[in-house]
Amino acid sequence: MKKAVFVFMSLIVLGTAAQALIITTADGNGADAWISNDGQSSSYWADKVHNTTGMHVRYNGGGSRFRAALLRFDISSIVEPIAANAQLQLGQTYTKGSDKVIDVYGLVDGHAGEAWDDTTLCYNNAPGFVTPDQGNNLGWYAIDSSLVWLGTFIIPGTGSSGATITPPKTLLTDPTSLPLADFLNADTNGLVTLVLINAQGTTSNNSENRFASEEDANGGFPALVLVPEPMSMLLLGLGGLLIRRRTQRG
Ligand SMILES: [Ca+2]
Ligand SMILES: [Ca+2]
Repeated sequence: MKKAVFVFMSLIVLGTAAQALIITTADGNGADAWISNDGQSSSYWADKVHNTTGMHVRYNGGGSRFRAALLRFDISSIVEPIAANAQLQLGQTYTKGSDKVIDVYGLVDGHAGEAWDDTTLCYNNAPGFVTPDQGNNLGWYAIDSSLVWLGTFIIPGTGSSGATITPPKTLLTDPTSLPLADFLNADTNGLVTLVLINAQGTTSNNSENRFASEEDANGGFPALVLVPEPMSMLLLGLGGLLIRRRTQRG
């Protein structure tokens, strides 16, 4: 019996030891920045570089506001297949209005634009973004087929008036609505870029979301959270129970 308990406890410890691996945009060759193609002022035109924290992800349906965030993660250190429960973690720094649905796109592996530089990135040179039919600097956007839709996540709103959040509030995506593993596992060069677009924004829900970047003094950097499959954790637990039962019978 003592031996069985020991084995069971060892398995639990083993399971706990397989803790989450967190890769942020500050690690390795990671990067983060936001772009704009917006008519609010010349500060948000398509040629403006925004390598600042409080990355805007904003769209109000067309005609005045468009801002989107790009995140690059260096996953070259990962050798094991990434499990299906991979999540994106963000630090929310500003909210306005009600809940928002954010679309997440992945830049196709091997695209020349994977090497984008967050100190020079702007709408005009951002991989996957093209000049919309309406023209630039007017609050519209268009993307090409090098950005592949991966899924969505919901940003919780906090009411009508805008509110800064300090320190950044941790948000984790749901792997069922934003499955990342296939995209991450298809990577061949150790770099993956995710693009956040508030595609469903409307004029009445003014789409104001901001997220911490690697430049944020309070942390909350964008991160990939890679944790063991729930199934393998479950099997570990079941294995422990089986050993225990057998020993009890014997
Ligand atoms: Ca940055
Ligand atoms: Ca890649």
